Amino acid sequence: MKKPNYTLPIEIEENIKITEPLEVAVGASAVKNSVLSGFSQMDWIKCSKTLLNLNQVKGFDCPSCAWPDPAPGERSSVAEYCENGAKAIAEEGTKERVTPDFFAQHSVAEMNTWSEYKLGKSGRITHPMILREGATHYEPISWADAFQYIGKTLKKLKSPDEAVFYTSGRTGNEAAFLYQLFARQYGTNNLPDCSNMCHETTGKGLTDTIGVGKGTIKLEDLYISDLIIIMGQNPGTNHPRMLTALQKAKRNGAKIIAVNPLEETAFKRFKNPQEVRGYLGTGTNISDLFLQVRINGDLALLKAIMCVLLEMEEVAPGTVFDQTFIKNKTEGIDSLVANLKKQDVRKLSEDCGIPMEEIQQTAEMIRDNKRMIICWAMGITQHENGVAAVQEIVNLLLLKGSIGIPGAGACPVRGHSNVQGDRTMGVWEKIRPGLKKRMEATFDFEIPAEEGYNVVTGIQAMHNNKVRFFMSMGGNLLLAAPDTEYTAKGMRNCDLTVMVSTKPNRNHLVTGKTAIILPCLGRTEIDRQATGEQFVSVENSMSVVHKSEGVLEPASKDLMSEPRIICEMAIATLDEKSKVEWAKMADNYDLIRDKVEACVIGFDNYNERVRKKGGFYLPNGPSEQNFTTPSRKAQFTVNEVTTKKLEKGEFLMTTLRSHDQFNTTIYGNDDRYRGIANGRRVAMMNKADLEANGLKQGDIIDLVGHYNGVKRVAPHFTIVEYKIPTRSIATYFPEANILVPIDQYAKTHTPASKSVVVTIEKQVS
Ligand SMILES: Nc1nc2c(c(=O)[nH]1)N[C@H]1C(S)=C(S)[C@@H](COP(=O)(O)OP(=O)(O)OC[C@H]3O[C@@H](n4cnc5c(=O)[nH]c(N)nc54)[C@H](O)[C@@H]3O)O[C@H]1N2
Ligand SMILES: Nc1nc2c(c(=O)[nH]1)N[C@H]1C(S)=C(S)[C@@H](COP(=O)(O)OP(=O)(O)OC[C@H]3O[C@@H](n4cnc5c(=O)[nH]c(N)nc54)[C@H](O)[C@@H]3O)O[C@H]1N2
Ligand SMILES: [Mo]
Repeated sequence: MKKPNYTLPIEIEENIKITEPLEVAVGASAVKNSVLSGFSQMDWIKCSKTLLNLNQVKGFDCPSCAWPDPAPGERSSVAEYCENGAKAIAEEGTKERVTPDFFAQHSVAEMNTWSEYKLGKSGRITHPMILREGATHYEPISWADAFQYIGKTLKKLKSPDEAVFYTSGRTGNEAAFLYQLFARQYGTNNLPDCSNMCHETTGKGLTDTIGVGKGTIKLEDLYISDLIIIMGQNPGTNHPRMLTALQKAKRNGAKIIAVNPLEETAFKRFKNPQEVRGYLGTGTNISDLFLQVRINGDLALLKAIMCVLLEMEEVAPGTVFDQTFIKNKTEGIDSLVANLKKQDVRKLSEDCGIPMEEIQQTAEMIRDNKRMIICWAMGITQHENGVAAVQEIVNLLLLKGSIGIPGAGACPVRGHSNVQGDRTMGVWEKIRPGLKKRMEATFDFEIPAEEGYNVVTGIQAMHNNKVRFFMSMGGNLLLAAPDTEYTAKGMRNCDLTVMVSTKPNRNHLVTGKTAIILPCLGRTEIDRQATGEQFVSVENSMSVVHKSEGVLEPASKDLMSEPRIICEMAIATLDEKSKVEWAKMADNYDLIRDKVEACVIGFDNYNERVRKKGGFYLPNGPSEQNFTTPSRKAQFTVNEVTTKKLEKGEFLMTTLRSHDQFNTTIYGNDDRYRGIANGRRVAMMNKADLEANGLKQGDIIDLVGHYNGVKRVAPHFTIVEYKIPTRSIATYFPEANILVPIDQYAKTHTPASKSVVVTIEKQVS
């Protein structure tokens, strides 16, 4: 096997085991798995204490996904969590420790040969550490010295724009608010975040059409909906608690349509482990119709469906579209209709790979149901035409008037547990004008007007030597970002990289000339400050803000909370320039929330309301049909269908999460539902493609990208024969990120990590 000098260690997994994908999601085996993952890593008392407090009114918010909790009275009192939430908790609550001794024993070069799995399993980091220029090992540094070092470096930069402050979406509201305030007082809007790579296209698509970049439904709307369409999302793995809501919807008579190139197990059957009949019975069938769309075929599919609906409406006006809603609440219907009339539906059907009969069937289901919810995630957002696809979803909802009424609306399903809250708090390379004005007035300073770097432009700037300082509030940008080798060079160009983390990851090993790790408290842990125990708050995917309070003793007495880390850094960097009471806020998070209330709309009486059971909803005009666009009308949009043309030998590759990972944290090497075990370097391919190319399951191939004339090679992937559309390949993130071009993205700069054109080269053994 070729062994290029890659940043990622390439494990040769010769023992990949392949079985049929599973037919039932969750059920008893998931209960067994969550208990096992808890017990194997944590001690017994700790494990039960943690799981009992997860997502309860008085406990902490699950650090896994952003799916909302049921109303306080409806929560299961013993198990309001899922298998993957339990794994996330077990990762954080692990007994293993990464101490200064550990770092003395293992050089950076040695750790760089370990897999992500092994790195993550080494445990919780216990002390602040520094990798000095030219050193082979990390060594301990005191908190005070670390802050001095950071402050000195920042003060020396020629311009504040030579610093980049990244955020991952686990950070609570209080830390997020302080972090963006600190970056902006320091003088830059360089605040890229994981959202840039995630739902940024959703934010843009929704803001331009309905006025708010967030979903419009509440959890309860799912229960009473007639039709739920799930596009480009794998809830069984990434939002398992959503299956409970879908089951409830089905029992109330809803129909469910799944749109996905892979028939994920979640769409087949679901056994609810929190019910006796779920534990023992055969389970609930989830989807009524599965549309096996081609990768990136969603735009064509949505358009085809709307063309058929338009024909039906013309035959019987007023029976399909909500003409009153369209007339009173929207703009742009004429252009949309004109555009639909120009389409060749058969061509659209070919483009998306869905036969006309299924398009017809879908249109009939939509015609007959007004209470329709469309859910979507990364299968829609991570394409060059991601914004357009989101806007086509909006078009469909608007045609039916299916927005802002009970049981209907837009449901982008968020990723990280507080990614939505971080944005509400102002973590963004842009800044909402109202927030800017209020922050300037509250803290008496001027925020730069220019937009800062997002993930892509930030990495490009690092790569081109325009950035000297990179800081990461959580996350693992090196592996999450596209073009791993390009990003690695960018990291190495910096003078100083600072990571606030809980566990070791690759970005601690591919660093600037000097690197600092600041180990922080996790969600599950008790946060004690001078005024007593503190809690933080988070916002879920459906705009509910609620508190999260840790219950466990911290993994080490030398950990610091994220809010305190930011305050100490601000004190060491900003001197008397800043009129913010950093020290007081670090002692008492109520003071942070008072300032949030002063700056961010919707947070009146924050401190009082966040203490109420279940928290509070943020205002959302579109959820009551008050569209907050400049004209106060929802906007129909016209989006051209842009289908990727594949040349001979080319395939379209999408990158997915397995059942055993949280983004770049690898819990294990199995993907239980898809029937793949013992390895992650797999390329899922269609049988016909294998036959046409003289390949078979088990063969080893290299995947090669050629975007813009640059050759990118990801070596050594094992072929898995899988029911996926022809000319498609599915691989796992982050192993395949090396192939995602840094310069191929949506108009929001969201990397197109779900549509990468590749060719394959068979390895000669
Ligand atoms: N356990 C666990 N939970 C998680 C995460 C995790 O890694 N592990 N990550 C969190 C984060 S940050 C996020 S953003 C979410 C992600 O949640 P998801 O969006 O569900 O995650 P993905 O695995 O990226 O892919 C989503 C689905 O899109 C499909 N897909 C791929 N390409 C296309 C396409 O072109 N069209 C359509 N229609 N479908 C397509 C894939 O087959 C897959 O089923 O989950 C969050 N929750
Ligand atoms: N090819 C491809 N690339 C993708 C995607 C894809 O689908 N395909 N998905 C994209 C998406 S949707 C996202 S959101 C990004 C994710 O990008 P990131 O958010 O940057 O990545 P994570 O893997 O979630 O971050 C994991 C690290 O966070 C740290 N951590 C964990 N808990 C805490 C905590 O409580 N506090 C702090 N400070 N640190 C903590 C740990 O050290 C851990 O190593 O990746 C993107 N990249
Ligand atoms: Mo995400």
